[in-house]
Amino acid sequence: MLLLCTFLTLCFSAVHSQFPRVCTTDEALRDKSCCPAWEDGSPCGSLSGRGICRNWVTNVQFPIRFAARVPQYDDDRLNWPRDYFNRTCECFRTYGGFNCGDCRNGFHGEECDLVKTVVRREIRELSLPERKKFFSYLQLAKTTKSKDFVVLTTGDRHDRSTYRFVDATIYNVFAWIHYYSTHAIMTPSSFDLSHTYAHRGPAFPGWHRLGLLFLERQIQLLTNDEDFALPYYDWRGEKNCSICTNNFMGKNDVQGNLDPSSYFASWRSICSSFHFNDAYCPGVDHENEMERLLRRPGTHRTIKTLPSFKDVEDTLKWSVFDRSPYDAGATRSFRNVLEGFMRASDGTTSATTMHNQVHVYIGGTMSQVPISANDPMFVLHHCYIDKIFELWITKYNGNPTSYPNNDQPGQGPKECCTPYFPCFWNKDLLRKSTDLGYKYSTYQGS
Ligand code: KOJ
Ligand code: ZN
Repeated sequence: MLLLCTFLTLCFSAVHSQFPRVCTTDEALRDKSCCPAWEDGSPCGSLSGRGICRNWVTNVQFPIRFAARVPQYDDDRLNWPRDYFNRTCECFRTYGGFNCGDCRNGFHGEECDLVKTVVRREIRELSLPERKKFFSYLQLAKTTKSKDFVVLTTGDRHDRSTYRFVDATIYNVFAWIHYYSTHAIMTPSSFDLSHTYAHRGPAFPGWHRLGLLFLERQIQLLTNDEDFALPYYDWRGEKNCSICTNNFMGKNDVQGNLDPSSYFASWRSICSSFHFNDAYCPGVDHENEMERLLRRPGTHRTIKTLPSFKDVEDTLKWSVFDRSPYDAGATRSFRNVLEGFMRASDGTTSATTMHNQVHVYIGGTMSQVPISANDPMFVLHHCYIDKIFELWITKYNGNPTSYPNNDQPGQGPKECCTPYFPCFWNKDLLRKSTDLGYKYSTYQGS
């Protein structure tokens, strides 16, 4: 019974992400310990029974995978979060967060005893005041420094003395998380661009689910609005991007620049120098010099349409969550069709479909993997991808046991989803969204 409780409390913790500011002091990094004191002064609120400081090294066998198989890998994100911390908080019952000071997803209140389920709606289902509120919340998240989190930037990734933790705004922490998980995997002499921690494998849907939960929770805390839910963009069968207007996400000129009077015209991408494989997010301190968002919907040379109603229906016909080799070449795999590497109708023909098709169709910032999350279109698009994931879970009674063993770095069922904090096992994201405190409206199309 005790074991089961330990397991449940670990896997349902509220999502917080790297790196908790209080865990990036010289002392915390030297001790590899991230067990901050809660209000009662005790680490992880242990005196109040909220959680305990847990020693990963003695309690958990880290999976033997990638780095062990291919010993030349020297990447700080492998075996997450072991390169940084081997002591972290484990929160009991409905408590959550890096210091057990928050509640796990789906609970709120001082004592985390109030249940809640927020409803994510299609952006066109929101009333005008609701939509304006959403845009003002995003603007606030884009401009408010995160008090709880900092992001990692480096000079030379091979030289740990060049690693620095710096301030970022709440939205930029979100964009950084995606950047960090998709950056090339490092060896002492080269970079492996064929693997990422967030894509091309079974972790893809759950990884993005956690990212959205992170942003949603941060906005709830920032605005004191516990009912806030991210909206989605149901793009099925759209002749063009109908929300790419100034009333919604903004229109663009032929160069891809957003219209000056649209909501996100002033936004700049962080980590836009993504092509420097040997550094993390150089220039993060100089956001004012970074490029603005770019969008060119419908102008790609070959991808001229958004996925159809039938594409989504066909995607949901694949009953097996994922299949060997668990990468972009997997056939008859729901995950790989949803991610968009195989045609939905046959599951075996390589093509740019579904999730990938929408990224490429929107173009500009959205079509460049490491920086795509800088465009809030990413949020609306991934919420709809998550809704399709949820429809699959409901249809096939998907649960953590549907998540396969596999060899993709960081994507094993019992590996921590990189770089979230505290640890969420990849397989534990494959469960009903109501277990995580949210659900989707039943929008049938415009
Ligand atoms: C951006 C992404 C992604 C895929 C593409 C296109 O973030 O996952 O662009 O392939
Ligand atoms: Zn992604």
